[in-house]
Amino acid sequence: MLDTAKIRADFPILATEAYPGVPLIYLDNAASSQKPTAVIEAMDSYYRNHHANVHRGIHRLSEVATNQYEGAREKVARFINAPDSSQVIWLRNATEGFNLVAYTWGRANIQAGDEILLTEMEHHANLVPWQMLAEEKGAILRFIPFKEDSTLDLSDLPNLLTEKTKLFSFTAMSNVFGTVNPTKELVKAGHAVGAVVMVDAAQSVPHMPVDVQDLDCDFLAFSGHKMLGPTGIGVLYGKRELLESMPPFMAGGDMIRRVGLEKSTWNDLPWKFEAGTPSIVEAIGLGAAIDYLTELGMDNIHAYEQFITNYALEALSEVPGLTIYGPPAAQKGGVAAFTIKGVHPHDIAELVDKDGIAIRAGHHCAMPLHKKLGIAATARASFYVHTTTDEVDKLVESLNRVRRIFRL
Ligand code: 7TS
Repeated sequence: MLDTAKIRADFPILATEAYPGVPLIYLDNAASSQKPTAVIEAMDSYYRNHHANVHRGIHRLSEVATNQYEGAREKVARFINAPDSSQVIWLRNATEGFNLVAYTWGRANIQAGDEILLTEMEHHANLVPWQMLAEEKGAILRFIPFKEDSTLDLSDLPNLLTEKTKLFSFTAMSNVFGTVNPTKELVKAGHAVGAVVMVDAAQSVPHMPVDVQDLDCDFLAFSGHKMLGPTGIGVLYGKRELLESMPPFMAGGDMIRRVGLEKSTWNDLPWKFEAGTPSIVEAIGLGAAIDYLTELGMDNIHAYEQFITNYALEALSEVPGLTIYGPPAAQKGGVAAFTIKGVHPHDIAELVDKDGIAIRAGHHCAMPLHKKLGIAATARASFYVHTTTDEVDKLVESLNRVRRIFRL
């Protein structure tokens, strides 16, 4: 079990108040996580002592900055067990990962009539880039539906995933249901028909051990800000042959080998995909976040989140009129999306906020999922390493207050 009291002391923001006399209870970790002192200090120290542009200068500061920046890439590679750090491409966020693959691999490989397979529970980041690609190329989008229990309906998979499928991209964990999908099996099924398989790991890498070699996925994307790191840094992992075969995404400095007035050649991996001055301090901050998560242990984090999610699902189910969306705790990550009959989710979020509780309300960038459920929005509480049972109890108390206000 994680020592939440000790962990909480590492997060300065958790000691603050949402309103005077009202302590902050932060339950919006799926949208973005808070930052421990170790991350804040790594970034502060870098700016105070070491900043220079990377890969350019031969002066000492530039060398130190480059070592820290590339050292963070090594940490990411070890964290997801990438065969080599040159397969870890720095981007701004997970969203950029899908766009990069859609623009480069997609535009070079997808043709009219080809099929792209997604699921009905995708975040817009893993939907809209493929819609744009399909429209441009005349390709066809297909979707694995989800069942009433919020897990994927794989019964029709042999008809959905065929030789026509050139790309199969799906989330390892739904940001609304919390459903943890059978990623390894799905990658294998994709490869069996010759498809390239991409995994949306925005909600899995922060919360459970992820091993890209074990999964055998072709591409995998995630964001630093959901895993205790800063905003402005994300990662695309890719298999070497694929990354090497792809044209660059953005063009400019750093991504070139030689530039002539008429023509240029490209740098080696990973820099071929990293045009311009990168997010240096953000990469270093993410490296510090990975150190912090590794120290806690990703297995321990996953086990703790299952405990707290199970506790939350039981506690929430006691609130009259409350419906929880998603599978049981054993099949899901630390997310609880819910509605209360007779109260709009935005009203729920606004009222619990007065008790200092930060939750999200809306479609959570998964409009098609909500449309299928026949609702416009849900309220969502999402947990992390510092969430306590006491905080969950306070959420339940606050929701009962909401019911009283609405005279339910
Ligand atoms: N994929 C999933 C599964 C996500 O949950 C998110 C962000 C993204 C991709 C995109 O991440 P970004 O860092 O590039 O924006 N999800 C959420 C959320 O659930 N609430 O706010 C952002």
